Amino acid sequence: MSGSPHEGRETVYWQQLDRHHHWHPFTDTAALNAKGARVITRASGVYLWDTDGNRILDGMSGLWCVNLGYGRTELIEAASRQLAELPYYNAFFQTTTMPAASLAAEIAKVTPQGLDRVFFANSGSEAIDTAIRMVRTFWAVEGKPGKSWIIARQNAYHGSTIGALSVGGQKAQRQQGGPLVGDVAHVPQPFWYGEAGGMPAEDFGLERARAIERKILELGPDRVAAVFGEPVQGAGGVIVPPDSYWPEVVRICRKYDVLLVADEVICGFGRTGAWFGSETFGIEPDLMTMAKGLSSGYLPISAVAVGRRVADSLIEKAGEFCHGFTYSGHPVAAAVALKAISLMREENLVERVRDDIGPYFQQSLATLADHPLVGHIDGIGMLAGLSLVAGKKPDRPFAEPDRVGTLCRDHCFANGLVMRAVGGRMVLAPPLVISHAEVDELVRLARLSLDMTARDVGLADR
Ligand code: PXG
Repeated sequence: MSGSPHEGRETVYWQQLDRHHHWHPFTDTAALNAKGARVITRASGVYLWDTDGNRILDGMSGLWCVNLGYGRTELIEAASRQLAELPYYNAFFQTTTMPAASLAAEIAKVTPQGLDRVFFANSGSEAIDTAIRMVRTFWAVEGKPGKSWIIARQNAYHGSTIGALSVGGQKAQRQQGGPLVGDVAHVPQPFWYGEAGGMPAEDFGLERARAIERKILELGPDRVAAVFGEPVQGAGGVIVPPDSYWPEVVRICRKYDVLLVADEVICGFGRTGAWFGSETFGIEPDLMTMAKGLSSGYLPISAVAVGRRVADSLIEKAGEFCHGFTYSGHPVAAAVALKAISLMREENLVERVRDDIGPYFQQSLATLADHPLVGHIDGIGMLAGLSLVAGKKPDRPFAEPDRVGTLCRDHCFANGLVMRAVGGRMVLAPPLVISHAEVDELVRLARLSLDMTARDVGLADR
């Protein structure tokens, strides 16, 4: 960019600044500093560029969020108009703003029937913390303060604030910075390929749903506030549950009068081929958390959509709900989110994922199933996870899945593709606007990187 203070600086300059001062999230900083971070400078459509001029196909939509792709002038203009008009005002002082009120109404329209009260926050983690406080406060005002336990799944990722971390079920994270929030229990996830041991998928789905029922009975239904779960566990490795799972979880929650919170941070806004993953999987949530795709990642904003039972009770009986954030309903973020939703409508993106690019993406990825490293591919809409295996028929996992996943991820990056590794699973979540030709390129680069990984681990000739 001409006249920019960045002009003429070499990659190493930025890496040096970063190394000395920038502490990266979810990163082994010592290891990163030893090699230096890749410096991303600009992006357009589904592509990123770095300071060395490399073009990279973003198979992860940033971090599962840039659903509309990069460089959307409509979003940029919505932000800039709102910045000029009213860059900030809060919703605490008996005041509101037009973007916040409009966005709340718009979210009420696109979410399933009944979820028509919307509380704003800035990140998925804050939305989860908000939902924790809401469900526990709901039971307290209903005269059942003992209903405080939350049940979630092992390997679930719900965020990094202490509340969200406590509901999450990933071991390595839970080991840092405790003690965690109490009264949270975890049950096994519905990961058919990895954990069913040959049980048919439908039976396994029911069995894993009934693990929730067993936990409710063990704790006592009068002590359980809510079940929290993502329709498809994203950061856990794209764990697509069998069709039988969620309807059975819904039945169980209703039977024992336990609230159901759908964490739609990744699955929301078209990712699974419906506005929300809850619709794809037959979930009838009492509350829904959302973030990421809400603003297509252009600005930080999240929300909790709350159904009538919980909202009416809290609003009518709890008095002041002592919770909120300086930037709850930030007008600029809300203006961008409003525009993102209207673009999704204008471009029929939900239908596109359901009927066109989603099936094309899944069929194209399925061509990788013959690769010696690829065990099983799970996917729905624009979400996919593939397991890397050391041998096939029967499939054998690697003894060091993380090492092989990292090798594959690094080959992808070097070849111009962002494909993430979650242990021994490779995950993809490209922008919903990706073209057929770009999907072809993604699959070609993935195969090339898998071939290089296979060579590294001595599987090339199989
Ligand atoms: N719920 C879900 C389902 C998420 O995926 C959060 C909550 C928390 O959102 P915030 O905005 O607080 O980050 C998330 C976030 C990864 C990765 O490595 C995934 C997330 C965040 C960071 C890394 O896949 N998801």
